[in-house]
Amino acid sequence: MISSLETARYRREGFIVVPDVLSAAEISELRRVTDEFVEASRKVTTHSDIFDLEPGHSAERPRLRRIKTPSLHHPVYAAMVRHPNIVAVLTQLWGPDVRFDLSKLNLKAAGFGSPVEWHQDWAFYPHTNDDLAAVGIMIDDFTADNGSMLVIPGSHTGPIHDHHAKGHFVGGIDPATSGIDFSRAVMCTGKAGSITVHHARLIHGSSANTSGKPRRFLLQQYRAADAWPLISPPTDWGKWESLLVAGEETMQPRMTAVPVRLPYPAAPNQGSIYENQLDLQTRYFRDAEGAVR
Ligand SMILES: O=C(O)CCC(=O)C(=O)O
Repeated sequence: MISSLETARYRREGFIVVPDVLSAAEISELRRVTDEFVEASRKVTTHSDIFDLEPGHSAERPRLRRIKTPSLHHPVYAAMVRHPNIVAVLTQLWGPDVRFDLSKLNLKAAGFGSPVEWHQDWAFYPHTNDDLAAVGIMIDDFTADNGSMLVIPGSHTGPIHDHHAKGHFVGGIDPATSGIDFSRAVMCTGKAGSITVHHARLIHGSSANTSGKPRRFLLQQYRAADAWPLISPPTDWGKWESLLVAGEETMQPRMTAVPVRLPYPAAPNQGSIYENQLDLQTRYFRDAEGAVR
């Protein structure tokens, strides 16, 4: 599915964008089902186990920010977890044994859509080795103005930055004090049906959607089967094994010299990264009205 050049690029830069991974029919199904969830969100007024809502959400103007763990809520999303093209990319990067973690669908409605402040996924879930990545399925075309994901190339080999403020985890990096050169950021654009693959240690974030078109991003987290979670290890062995999407189970986690910071004390605002980041002291991205809140 990807060339050895792409594999080398992933290792060097910590991310790749792969075009034409999903067919037009699959994208159309994902859009249809996602529209159904947006419709269903009209009935809720607060965040739930499934819906994370934008500020200003209402029955008349539903503003859904995230569908939580979509693979547990609809077979069309569940099928994406084991999509053969996606699994092929991951086995090319890591070898035969790959385990799914969880998925989330971030929606940025036209002219709206909350930014996601800079962070490293690894700060949320360190493991014994860092063969971990998120695959992002572009359900819409990702363009320069609709809040496409920004990444700092090569940052997956650097330090794990502080994701704390006010004495607790906030799931975001303070742009004022981090020393990161954000002018190096690269935007992951592409046609619907493309995927991004970004390393769990890669610094990334995204701005609001200021365009007239939606941006819907189905993110699926994976890890090499021998990466053992340092946070929330499995309590149900059968469930753990059922997350394998390729290869064999192992009783021997692979330990490597990875930098770790623990996400404790836990963020007081739970439920999603948007909620966690509410306590971030300084923000980098402007919202759709142009304000840095
Ligand atoms: O939706 C995006 O642009 C990025 C989201 C992200 O990094 C996350 O949800 O962890």
